[in-house]
Amino acid sequence: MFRVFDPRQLAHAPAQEFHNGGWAPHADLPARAANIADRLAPFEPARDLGRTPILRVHTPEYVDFLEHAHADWRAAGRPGDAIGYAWPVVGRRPLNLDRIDARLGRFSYDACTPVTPGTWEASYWAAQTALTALQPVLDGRERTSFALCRPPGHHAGADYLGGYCYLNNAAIAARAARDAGHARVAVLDVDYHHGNGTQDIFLDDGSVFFASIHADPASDYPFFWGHADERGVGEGEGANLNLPLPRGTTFEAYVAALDTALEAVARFDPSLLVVSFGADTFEGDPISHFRIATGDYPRLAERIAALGRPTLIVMEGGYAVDALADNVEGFLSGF
Ligand code: SP5
Ligand code: ZN
Repeated sequence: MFRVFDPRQLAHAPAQEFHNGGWAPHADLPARAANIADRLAPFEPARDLGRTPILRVHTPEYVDFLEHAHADWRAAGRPGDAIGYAWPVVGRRPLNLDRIDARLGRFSYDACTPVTPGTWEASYWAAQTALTALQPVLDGRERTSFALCRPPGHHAGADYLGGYCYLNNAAIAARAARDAGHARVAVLDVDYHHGNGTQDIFLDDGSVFFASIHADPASDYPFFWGHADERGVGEGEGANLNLPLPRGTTFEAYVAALDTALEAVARFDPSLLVVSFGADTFEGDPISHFRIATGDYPRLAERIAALGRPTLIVMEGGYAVDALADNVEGFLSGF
C-alpha cells in the first residue's frame, strides 16, 4: 500500500484545550503521528500540490485567517496559542471585524482547537499529504493509499476550524478526485466523532456521498451535527447518511451499522472511496466511549475493502497514543 507522511505536520503542538469547564492537556499530541510513522516506515514525503485544491474546499477569507491568525494573536500582545472566546450565534451577519478575538470567533466553533505557531505549516502539509496519497489512486497505479495526516480534518468546514481540525484533508482529496474526473465519490467516516465539516462541505452536493458512523451527538461532541435526520439538502438530498450509535457500542453492533453504511455506499456506486479513519473507536481511547478492540480493526477494514473501490484512507482521530500504531497497522492490514 502506498503510504504518505510528512514530518512538517509535527510543527503543530497545541498545549491545552478547554473541556468540561477547565483547561486540560491537549489530546492531539505530535507523538500520535510520530508513533504511527515509526511503526509503518518507510513513507513517501508529501509533494507540494499547491493551494488551489485547498481553495476548492475552503474560502479564501478562512485560509488567509488561518495562515496569519497566530501572528495576529502575537501582534495583539497575547502569549501562547490563539483561541477564541466569543462566537456569533448562527445566522448573524458575517462581519469583517479586525480584532483577533472576533476573527477567531468568526472562523471557529469551539475552544478545543487552538491556533499555534506551527498550525498553518502542519495543516498545509496535512492537506498535501492527503493530495499526494491520492495521486497514485487517480493514476490507477495503486488500489489503496494511506495518508497519515495530522492535524486531522473532518471537523473543519469551508470557513471554520474546530475539533482539533483546521483544513479538511479528506474533503480536499474528495473534491480533487471529482475535479480529476470521478463523477461520484463517497466519503465513509469511521472516526468516533461525527465528521461535521465534511458533511457541511458536501451537504448540497449530490456527487459526493457522505456516510458517517459515530457516537450519538445527543451525548457526544460535536452535538449540533450528526443526527440521523440530516440527509442532505437540494441536489444533495439523500447523499448524506448519519448512523449515530450509543456510548458502549461493541464490535457486533458497530459492524451492523457499518454494513448499513456500506450497502448505501455500494448503491451510490462511487468510482473512488475516501475513508476518514479515526482509531478513537478503540476501547482504550481516553476521550471516547466505544468498545472496539485492537483485534477488530482488520475485520472492519476487510468489510470496507470488500466494496472493491479504489480507496484513499485518511487519518483522523485516535488518542490512545501507545495503542495507536497497533490499531492503525491492524486496520491497514485488512486492505
Ligand atoms: C478528529 C477528532 O477526533 N476530534 C475530536 C475532538 C473532540 N473534542 C471534544 C472532546 C474533548 C475531550 N478532551 C479531553 C482532553 C484530555 N486531555
Ligand atoms: Zn474523533
